[in-house]
Amino acid sequence: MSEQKIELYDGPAGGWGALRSVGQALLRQDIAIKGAKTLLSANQPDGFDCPGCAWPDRNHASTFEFCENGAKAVAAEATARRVTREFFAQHRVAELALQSDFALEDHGRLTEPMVYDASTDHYRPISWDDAFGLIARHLNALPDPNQAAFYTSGRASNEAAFLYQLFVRQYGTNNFPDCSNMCHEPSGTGMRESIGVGKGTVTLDDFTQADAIFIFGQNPGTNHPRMLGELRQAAKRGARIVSINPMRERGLERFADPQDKLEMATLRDTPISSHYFQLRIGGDFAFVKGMMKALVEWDDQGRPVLDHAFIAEHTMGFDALLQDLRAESWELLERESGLSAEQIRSAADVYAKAGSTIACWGMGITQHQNSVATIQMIVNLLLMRGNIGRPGAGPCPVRGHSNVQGDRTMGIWELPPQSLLQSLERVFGFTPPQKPGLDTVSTIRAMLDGKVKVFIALGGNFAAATPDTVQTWKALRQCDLTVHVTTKLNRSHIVHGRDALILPCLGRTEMDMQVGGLQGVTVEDSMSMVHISMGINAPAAPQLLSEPAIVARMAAATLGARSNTPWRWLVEDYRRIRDKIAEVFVDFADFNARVSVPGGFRLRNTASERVWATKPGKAVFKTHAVPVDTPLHLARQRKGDAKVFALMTTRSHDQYNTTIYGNDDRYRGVFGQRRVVFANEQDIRELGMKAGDWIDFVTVWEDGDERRAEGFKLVAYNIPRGCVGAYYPETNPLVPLESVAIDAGTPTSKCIPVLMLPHKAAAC
Ligand SMILES: Nc1nc2c(c(=O)[nH]1)N[C@H]1C(S)=C(S)[C@@H](COP(=O)(O)OP(=O)(O)OC[C@H]3O[C@@H](n4cnc5c(=O)[nH]c(N)nc54)[C@H](O)[C@@H]3O)O[C@H]1N2
Ligand SMILES: Nc1nc2c(c(=O)[nH]1)N[C@H]1C(S)=C(S)[C@@H](COP(=O)(O)OP(=O)(O)OC[C@H]3O[C@@H](n4cnc5c(=O)[nH]c(N)nc54)[C@H](O)[C@@H]3O)O[C@H]1N2
Ligand SMILES: [Mo]
Repeated sequence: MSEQKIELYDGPAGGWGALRSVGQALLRQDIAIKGAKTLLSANQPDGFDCPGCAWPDRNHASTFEFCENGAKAVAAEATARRVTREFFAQHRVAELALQSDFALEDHGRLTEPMVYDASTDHYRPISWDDAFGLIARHLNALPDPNQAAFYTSGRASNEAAFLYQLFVRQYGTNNFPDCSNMCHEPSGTGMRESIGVGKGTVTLDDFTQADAIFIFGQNPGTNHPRMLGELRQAAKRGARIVSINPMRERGLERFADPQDKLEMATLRDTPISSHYFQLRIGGDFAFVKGMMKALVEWDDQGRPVLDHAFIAEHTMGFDALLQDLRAESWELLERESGLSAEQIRSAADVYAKAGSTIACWGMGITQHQNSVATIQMIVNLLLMRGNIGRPGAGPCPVRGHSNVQGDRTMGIWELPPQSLLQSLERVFGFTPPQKPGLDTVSTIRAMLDGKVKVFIALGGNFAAATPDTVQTWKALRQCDLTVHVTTKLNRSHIVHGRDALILPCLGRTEMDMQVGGLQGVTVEDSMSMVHISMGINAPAAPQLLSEPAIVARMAAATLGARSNTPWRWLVEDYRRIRDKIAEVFVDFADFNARVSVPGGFRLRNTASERVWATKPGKAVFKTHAVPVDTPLHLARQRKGDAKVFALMTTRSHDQYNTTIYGNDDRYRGVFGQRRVVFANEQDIRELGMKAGDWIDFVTVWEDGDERRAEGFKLVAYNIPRGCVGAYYPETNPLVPLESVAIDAGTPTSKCIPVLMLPHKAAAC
């Protein structure tokens, strides 16, 4: 572990620092030569899909694409460390509860199924059959299947996810909370209404043809490092790259490609952003609306910046938007974005001069109360210049988990479309439940109300990833049974129901041997490319089962004679599962043949063909008023502008969501620690404090619950006044359960109204 320090980082993203960091990650996990071989198999046609992010890779073949954080994700899974039955015999759960998230996962890979024993407060071994028997008894004892909820994290393969939703719907519920509910849910909702598909329309090739790339609320240097390769190439050929982000992020500024020998040898790097707009947290709506207003002003003055032919042929709702934009006040847009009309116009000018434009966005856009409306503003902006459905242009929500998009395609959705339910009925001969299911936040509420009693999770770390930690933990502890299909020990195994199971599974990097031979699984990346993933390492332990096998055996045990699906037969050879997927989804016709081609295939995306699958059959311009009544506005009205800060909860460079790899955040200059808060220097002074002082956060929320997170060190940072940033999951106790995105239910983790008070304890 590094020594604690705060030190300005003035190198580029990537470069030698990235290579060094990979070496350290391998060493930390006690991986020697094996790690190197494992790394070289990531994203190869006969290797596994990188379990890191959902950014696509060129042709899923050719050269190994170096990615520091992908390497860390692989190393974390391929670790030589093991959590055995002896480990659990040595540690009571109460004792494990005192360990950090980092320490819990750092114990290594889980090795056999374990069941919680309340009489001793230990987990003890259980056979797979007994584990499935326990699940079946609990599920079958519930008077209503809607009293169970089935979570999915986005690493689950298409095959596992397909079987899981089939099992759960045969069992009788649509309760599918998933990580997407906390992530890109608003992107799906917003784009479906506007352009008829909930996915991005661009491919990697579009990145080679774009004249401008706008990046809203995303930190690719850390979270999608391979995206920097595309941005670097685009920057080199003169494309404009415009970053819109309250924080100065190093990866958006400069990048040295570890794969470029010359850049590495000469310590050179490539500037990434040509423009950087540091707006206020939550200011994107006003910023984009301002850009559109500028375009309309210019068009009215005779500067031809709108694609009138496209608008007339392909869209509706433009007149209403025009009127709204003409009437909009610059003063309001300036105040809410935190930028001047001049700055907003200069962004609009870059856009107006670009032939083809891509708009990317991440969590800085989706985790707000008005994220659906903001996304629709971004889509409006693209539509105004015909920037959807032609080369080098389109919306690009950059997904998180490597198969989160595929899981939704496979039916992990609490609001299933009728077409899916009808197909399931046709292919599997049962009547699926019609009642809409629960998403992540409503599952927590239902647990608190005693309406959900059994919680089963296919991957993820529900206890640490979800908002309002105190409430969520109470909710989980009230459950009759909690089950986690998982690779590593985490908080969700410690914060458990009365009965609890840990079911360890194979990871992506491992060979999956079934009766029918070695199996591959499939995943869909952020650009709708579907390809196969084959593990290459020996399983971490002989007892591990694959995720599809666990789901199938859980289904067979629970449903028994009620189901005529041949569960065991399906998992003998995953091609059988894929044949069923092909029967259910038209877009997967001939699935096995198409996915056997190196690189796989791309799913159809109607909007990218300018076919609009919306209700009116056109792309729809949406009009929304500038939000002025968000929880942040209300809190400031109550407590005064100066006192209330907008807190964004974000990722460090050394974590994968709730999995903490280490305590450094290299590009932001933080070493050996995580309990820091990035704040504007002047704000720190006006609080009567100085950098290095400690504060406590208290959420400004009027429901009687006190939400606190204590002990964060102030770091002076290049961030607008009134805005602060700190890491998740430490800050999740501050996010109120009720604070969610309108029409999407996503916790508003990027905009929490907080007070910063001097830390109570004398010393930290
Ligand atoms: N190494 C690594 N890779 C990952 C992950 C990981 O944890 N580690 N997580 C994966 C997952 S599940 C996801 S969803 C993605 C997440 O990837 P990102 O979408 O990059 O998520 P965050 O790290 O939360 O960073 C959000 C960015 O938004 C900015 N921001 C915050 N508030 C606002 C705002 O109001 N407006 C604007 N314009 N910007 C804002 C922040 O400064 C930050 O740069 O990454 C995936 N990849
Ligand atoms: N405050 C705040 N909260 C947030 C966010 C934020 O920005 N701020 N981001 C949100 C976002 S975008 C997301 S996606 C969620 C993430 O929520 P989750 O997806 O629930 O969380 P992860 O941390 O990705 O899950 C890590 C765990 O997954 C398990 N795991 C890893 N690989 C595998 C595998 O191959 N199979 C199985 N079965 N298990 C595996 C390991 O046990 C590991 O501990 O968090 C959300 N929460
Ligand atoms: Mo995510």
